[in-house]
Formats: sequence, structure tokens, C-alpha cells
Amino acid sequence: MRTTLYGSPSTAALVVHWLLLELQIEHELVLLDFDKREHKDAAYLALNPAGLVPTLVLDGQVLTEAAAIALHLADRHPEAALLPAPGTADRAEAYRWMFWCANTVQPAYRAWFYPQEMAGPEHVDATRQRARERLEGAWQHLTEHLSTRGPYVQGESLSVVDFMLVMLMRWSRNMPTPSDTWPALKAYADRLKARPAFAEVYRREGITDWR
Ligand SMILES: N[C@@H](CCC(=O)N[C@@H](CS)C(=O)NCC(=O)O)C(=O)O
Repeated sequence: MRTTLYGSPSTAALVVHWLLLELQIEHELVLLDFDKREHKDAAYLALNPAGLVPTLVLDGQVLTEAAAIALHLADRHPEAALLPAPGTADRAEAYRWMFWCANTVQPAYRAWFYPQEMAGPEHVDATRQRARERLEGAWQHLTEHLSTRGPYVQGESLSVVDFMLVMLMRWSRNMPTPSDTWPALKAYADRLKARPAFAEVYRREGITDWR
């Protein structure tokens, strides 16, 4: 059955796209043009009523939520060992970090990039300031973790958490204090960026910054 990823360059779809390439999963890529609001077209809303990306259609099932999709792809490809075995303490740690990405880091970015959503247009500056503080706190937290547990979030074992985190780190590139201002995080991201699938996802999405 055909696998189709609906995304848009440089968005939350990137981690899914990157993993599809890393895991060598044959797929079709549909890049929606946000400027033309293709993600709000009736045809796309029929697939994903939230009008957000990513959406992955896998074996006829419509999947959304980047972190959940990343976990599922890793489960389907145990040969790549991108997640510890289910039921283990290490697996619990992987869940903890993925939920931290989805529950703490992503909402802070949402507040940064869509500040009017949170408290209205009159509070945009305060919303962005709080979002920035939360993200900088997140980078400090990750730095401290890597200083005792690195080189990857789960020690010597690369996992989907690292793909998710490096995508999220990338989103801060134009912020006042980008994530790779922290030297340990720069080294961490560089390790992930050196993977061939990273260059390929950039090529396919037409991205050139934050190499
Ligand atoms: N929780 C969702 C968030 C998806 C999301 O917010 N995607 C953004 C791009 S990074 C989007 O589609 N924005 C378009 C919009 O809000 O209209 C996920 O992780 O998949």
C-alpha cells in the first residue's frame, strides 16, 4: 500500500520526512503551500480536519501528531533500533522525552510563532517573551541532561527522540538565542546533521539554512 506524507517545508512534518528517509520507507511526498493556504483546502481538511501538518497516510490509516508518528515508525522498523524494547525503563525514558517535546517544547514554539492565538493580538509581546523564556529553559534542561547522559538523549543509543529534538532545535534558528548557542547542543545537533538522511530531507524540502 502507498505511503503518503503531507507536509510543508521546514515544519513539524520534517521529523516524519527525515525518518521516512532514514528508515528507507518508500513514500510519496505532498508539500502543501502555506502561502496559498493549501493546508486549509477542503480536500486536505477532509483528511486532517485540524488543517495542520504533518499527516501521514500509512497502510490506509491517517496519522497525525509528529511525535506519535515518529514513535510508530520506529516501532514498525525494529531493525533500525531507534527505540528501546517496549516495557523497559529505557523505553519509558523515550516516552518521557517525546512527551516533553510534544507537551512542553512544541506549545512554547506555537506561542512564539502564533503569539496572537494564546492571549490575543494585544498581548503578542508578552506571549513571545514567555515563549522565549520557556524555550531557553528547555535548551538548558537538555544541555544538563546531555552533560551526564550523552552523546544522545538515551546515552550511546540513537533514538527517534534525537530526530525530534534536533528538528525542534532547528526552529529556534532565527530566535534571539538559538538552541545551538549552547555549545553542547551544537555538538549534539551536528552529530545528527551529519546523517545522510538529513542532507536528503533538506534537498527534498528545498531547505538551505541551519546546515
Ligand atoms: N501537534 C502537532 C502540531 C502541528 C503543527 O502545529 N504544525 C504547524 C506547522 S509546524 C502547522 O501545520 N501550522 C499551520 C497552521 O497552524 O495553520 C504535531 O506535532 O504534529
